[in-house]
Amino acid sequence: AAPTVDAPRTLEIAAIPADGIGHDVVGAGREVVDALAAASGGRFSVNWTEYDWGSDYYAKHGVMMPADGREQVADKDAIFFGAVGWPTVPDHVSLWGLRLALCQGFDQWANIRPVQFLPGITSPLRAADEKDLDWIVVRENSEGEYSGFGGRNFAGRPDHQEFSVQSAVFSEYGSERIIRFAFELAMTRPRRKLSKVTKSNAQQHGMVLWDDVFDRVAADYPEVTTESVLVDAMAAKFVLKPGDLDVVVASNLHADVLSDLGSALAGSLGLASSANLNPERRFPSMFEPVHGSAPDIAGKGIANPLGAIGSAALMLEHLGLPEEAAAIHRAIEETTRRGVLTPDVGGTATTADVTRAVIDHLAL
Ligand code: GGG
Repeated sequence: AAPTVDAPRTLEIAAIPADGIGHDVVGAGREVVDALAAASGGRFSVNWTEYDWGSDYYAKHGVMMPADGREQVADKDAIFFGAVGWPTVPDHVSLWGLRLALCQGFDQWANIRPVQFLPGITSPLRAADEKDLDWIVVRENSEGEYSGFGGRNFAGRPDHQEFSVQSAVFSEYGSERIIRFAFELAMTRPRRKLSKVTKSNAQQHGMVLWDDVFDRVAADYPEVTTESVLVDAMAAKFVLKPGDLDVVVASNLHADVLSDLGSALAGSLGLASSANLNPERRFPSMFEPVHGSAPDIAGKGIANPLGAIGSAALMLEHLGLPEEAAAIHRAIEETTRRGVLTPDVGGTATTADVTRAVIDHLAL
């Protein structure tokens, strides 16, 4: 549980916009948090430190962040991140050099990706399912298919016999902690339902261990209704039986894909928020929109800031400010209900218009 803030407190936050629209949306999130701090009657304030790490930094220094980058932000209360990826840097270099270096280096093993269906936003699922939808995808964020083990051999052989190995690591420890986290989360929600995503019919080592751990942990939570769904069937279920879902726990790769599908089904990837948590609080956690850097719209002022603003709310909740987080969520709903929407969700508003509307609807 997050500690409750009793005394006025200054939050020390590292802001890392990184690439492309990361700059627009981190700026938007900061404006909303600053407006909330100003309205909080001194309950909290924020001291932002901005870092220029990312693909531009790479162009100058040959690395995405300095060698002591993690040390520079290790004592912050949280990291507010934008997006990584730019056409001038190979995607695996930018991702591993910054976002994954922070997530894995700070053992942010639980990636929480709520999928919220907001009023005023047309969703491909709304006509198909009358019920209010509210899913949370819980992503294993430290190992699995993104553990980074592997290599390439015979590079450049003229007979094209090069090969590569990319190993997925599923440890009992890593699987148990994320599965237990997902059960605990399911216990806090009215439906108490947890869907486990697997592919153990084909991946007969790692995913069978994942399934075994799930079954063992499930015995500790008899109040939670569970199901086990193959990842391909789960993709279909997201579309065809959306009312069946509540909390979904999946491996690093599976949850990465499914959470993008979920947010697209909610209307746009631009709406999706996320928290990369180090639940033990030994290291800072990191909050970021799910979307990438979107080079096609970078600098045009039309990026949807709601994913980042929602991530700022998750950050405040994590830092012991649940009322402030709820105020942001309500302001987001009021903004979309009134039709202040960026082009990705069918509107004509700019990033600045949406940010202003959220700030105007903040009420503590
Ligand atoms: N703000 C999220 C972001 O920048 N994502 C870029 C990306 O490619 N992420 C891959 C991943 O989530 O593992």
